Order: sequence, then C-alpha cells, then structure tokens
Amino acid sequence: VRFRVVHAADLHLDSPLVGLSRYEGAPVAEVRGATRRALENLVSLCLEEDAKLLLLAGDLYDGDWRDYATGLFFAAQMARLRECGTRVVWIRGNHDAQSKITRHLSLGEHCHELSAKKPETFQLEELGVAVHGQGFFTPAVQDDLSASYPEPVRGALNIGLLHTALSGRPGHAPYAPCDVRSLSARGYDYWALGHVHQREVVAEDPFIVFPGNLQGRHVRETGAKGATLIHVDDGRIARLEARALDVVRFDQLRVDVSSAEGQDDVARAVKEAVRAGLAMAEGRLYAVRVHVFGATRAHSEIVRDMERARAQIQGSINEIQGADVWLEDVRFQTESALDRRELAARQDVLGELLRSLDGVESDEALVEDVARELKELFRHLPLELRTSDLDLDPDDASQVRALLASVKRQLLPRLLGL
Ligand SMILES: [Mn+2]
Repeated sequence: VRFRVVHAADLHLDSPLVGLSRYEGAPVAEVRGATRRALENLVSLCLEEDAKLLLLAGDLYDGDWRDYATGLFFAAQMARLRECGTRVVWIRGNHDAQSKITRHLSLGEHCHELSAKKPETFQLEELGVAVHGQGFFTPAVQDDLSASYPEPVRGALNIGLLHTALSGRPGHAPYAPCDVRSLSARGYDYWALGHVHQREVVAEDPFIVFPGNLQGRHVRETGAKGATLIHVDDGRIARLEARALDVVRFDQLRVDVSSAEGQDDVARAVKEAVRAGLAMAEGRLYAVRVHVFGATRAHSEIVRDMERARAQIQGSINEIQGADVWLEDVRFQTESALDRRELAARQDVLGELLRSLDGVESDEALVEDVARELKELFRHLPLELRTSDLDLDPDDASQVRALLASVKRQLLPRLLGL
C-alpha cells in the first residue's frame, strides 16, 4: 500500500509584518496576505497529491488571534481537506502555546490536536500510522518533551511530532531541547519537527526533518519555503520531497560597485544584479534587500544624499520588465576611493584622526561604551520604534562594531566635503 503524508510547520498565520509600509512602493497587501496564500497552497498540495495525512508541527499561529478572522480562515482551509479524506494531526509550539491562545474554534473531526499537557499517541489504523507527540502548554518549554514520548507501536509507521530547536539552532530559542541521538534511539521512523524556519533534513535513519516555515516573513528568511512531501510505500518511508509553497520570496544581494563613477553606474549595477537574482523567486514576488559595497568614486555622492541614491536605484529597478520585484531596502556600505593609507600618513589633524580611527571596531572598551550609550538612547525611543525590526541590537557586539565601521566610512568624505 502506498500513500503520501505532508509535513509542515511554522505557518505563523497572519503574522504581522512590522515596518512593511515604511517604503514607498511596498506591496503591502501582497506581503500581508502571504501567510494565508501559502496555507491555501499547502492545502492544495494535499489535495493534488491525495495526501492521507497532514502533520503540523507547531506555530500554526503567530500569537493570540486579534479577532476570529484568523481562526476562521484556518478552519475554512482545514474544511477543504475533509471532503477528500485528509486527516490532520497537529501540535502547538511556542507561538501558539495553549496558555497564550485565548480564543478557540473547533476544527472538524478529521483534525486532531495532540495534547499540550502530556505526550500521547494518535493511531490512524486504516493507514497503519501512529503519531506521537505533545504540544507546548506554555511558550518557553525548557524540558525535553521527547524524553517521555510513548514507545513506538509495533508494526505501525511511527511518527514523532515535536516543536524543538534540537540542541540549538542559530536564531531560534532553545525550547524543548533534545538531541539527535536520543530521538534516533526512540525507535520511530520519522521525526516531524517544527520551530526552526530553515528547512533541514537532520538525519535519514530515522528521518529527522525540519520542513522550514511555509512562507518567509522577513528578509532574514530567504530562499524557498514550503512543506515536505513524504512518500510511504508498504509501511516504510520511500523518499522525501521538498515542495515550495511560498508566494513572496526573500533574498539579499551584495552588489560590488567599486568600478562605479557615479550614482548612475551604481543604479545600473544594482539593476543588473536584481535582474540576475530574481530567477530564484521562480515567478513569485521577489523581495530583495540590496547591500551596495566597494571603494568607489560614487561614495561621496551616495553619502551626501542617500535618499536620492535609494530613489535612483528604485527607479532603475522599476524599469525591469515583466518581473514582480519589491526592493525591501538598500543598505550602503561603500567606501571612499581616496587612498586612505596616504591620507593617514599625513602629519596633520586629518592624518591623526584617520590613524585614531584605525581599528576602532576592535577597541573593546569603545564598543562597550557605544553599546551602553545606545541602550540609553533606545530607552528613550517610543516603544513602537524599539520593537520594530530596528536592525541594531546593542547587546550584539558584532552589530555595534559594524556601526562603528560605517561611521568610519562616512566620516572621511564628509570631512573633506567630497
Ligand atoms: Mn516556534
């Protein structure tokens, strides 16, 4: 007997996109609706592949629903699955922990939530599948939930549903910690994990898989996003397939403009880079952040009026025909084409200043001082600004060092009035 199972996680349905409308031309509605469109695509995948089972490994919701619209949308999508007999087994993660979600809607009988209070097993006898798991009751689960997962069911295809960062994954809170060795020793055939937004097949015997999130939510979640399609043959997993289901695809491009003579050249270089990069979006909305760098003659023109430089780049991207591109942001990291070493050797104030700036990023005491000042400054900022995706974390020394380096790049042309 052959059938298919779809494994997804981290839907973050209706996740708010902070700071989205900051930029002129941002496709607000398209991006705001992206998590919903991706969920529709997930359900369509189940229908097209005639999947018998859909596994959702937590963080279906981004947080408590603002109203019932989010829950109603989810329920309507699940209802599409009832008609063709796809069963759904799901758990809660840190974002939709039981203590956090105050509103509820019942889904159909074909949907089953594994308890957040204790580990349990749900058997689909007609498929010969046993799904084991436990959801998050509170958001910050510090215990290894997997340690008390039930014994595998003899003769069944055993699947463990778990929201975890394993023994740690960069950028993800280390909830429900556990390790690959103990999961492997449990005797299950497949660990359907959630929480880590980057797709990863951690192991193949048994399978331990993060499908990644369904839709990138910001520019730090780049590349294809979707679900894992599991082919089951005679009670065994025959193979896996990654299926892209996202509707907006994020990317970051680094564009070297060292040969640019002026802003026109910079805009042209970015346009060509974007034109080449947008193939990765495979026809979807291409949401790209561009990092412009290099020691260039255009540097002084850029730092004198960054708003204009940005607008000029946007203008040149608008000229790309037949493509759906959203320039999420442009970050300038250009440097003056002036010969720094020669200037730094001068025996005057300028030379002295440049020499004192050398190695400013590696001056730990200065980095700490600046971090402290920044924290003080942030305390006075309105809450809204502080919680937005202000891309500067004073607690992260590497970010403070990058800030100091950017000051160094900008100071010289300004001083010289170039
Ligand atoms: Mn999570």
